[in-house]
Amino acid sequence: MRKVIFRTFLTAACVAGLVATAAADMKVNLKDGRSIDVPVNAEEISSITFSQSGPSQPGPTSDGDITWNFENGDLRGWDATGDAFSHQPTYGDNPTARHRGQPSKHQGNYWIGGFEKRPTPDDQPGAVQGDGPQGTLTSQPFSISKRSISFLVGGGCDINSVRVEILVDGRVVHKVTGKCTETMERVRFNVGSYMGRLAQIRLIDKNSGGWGHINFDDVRFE
Ligand SMILES: [Ca+2]
Ligand SMILES: [Ca+2]
Repeated sequence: MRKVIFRTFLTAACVAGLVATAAADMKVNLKDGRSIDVPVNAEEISSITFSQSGPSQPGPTSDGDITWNFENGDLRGWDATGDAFSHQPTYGDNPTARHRGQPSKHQGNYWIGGFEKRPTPDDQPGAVQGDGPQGTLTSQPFSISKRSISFLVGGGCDINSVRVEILVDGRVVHKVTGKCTETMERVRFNVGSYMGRLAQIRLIDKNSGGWGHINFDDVRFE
């Protein structure tokens, strides 16, 4: 089984808290209900390293380093180039707010709406940035630990200029575009043959013409 090592350095505040409670052994509580007492001398600790067997768990929520559903209203864990994603994520069903007749069908409150420009609930409902801006939005690398990756995609339908890509070790292994409707649909890709490899998801917008944008939300690992 692949072994994932990650290291957490204690902040000064955490060290202070540990010192204050380290009169007895440190107790580690396991999911199966067992507890393990670990003898420690708090005064000798400079950092604590966790070693965890098994796959990492990049989840469908925004609890980790990368937001997969944008529900914090920001792009944490994603790197943007250009200006196509400068006002993202967008809030609410903005296409319906502008009477587009194509509901976004996003998850939660926030999503990537390449045509939209309503980054917060306080911004004008229905405001748009249009198709002009171009750019990319690329997730930080994550380890593939599930057999499939799925997400919502919508927007333009020219895969040569607007699309979502799954990269493994920097190489595109899957790509998909929308259907020239703002309404998103879930698409699913089998990545079972890449278990343990480093992946990224990348949104591409290199189109300033009609339907020159991509919609995206709610990445799930199953
Ligand atoms: Ca969302
Ligand atoms: Ca564009």
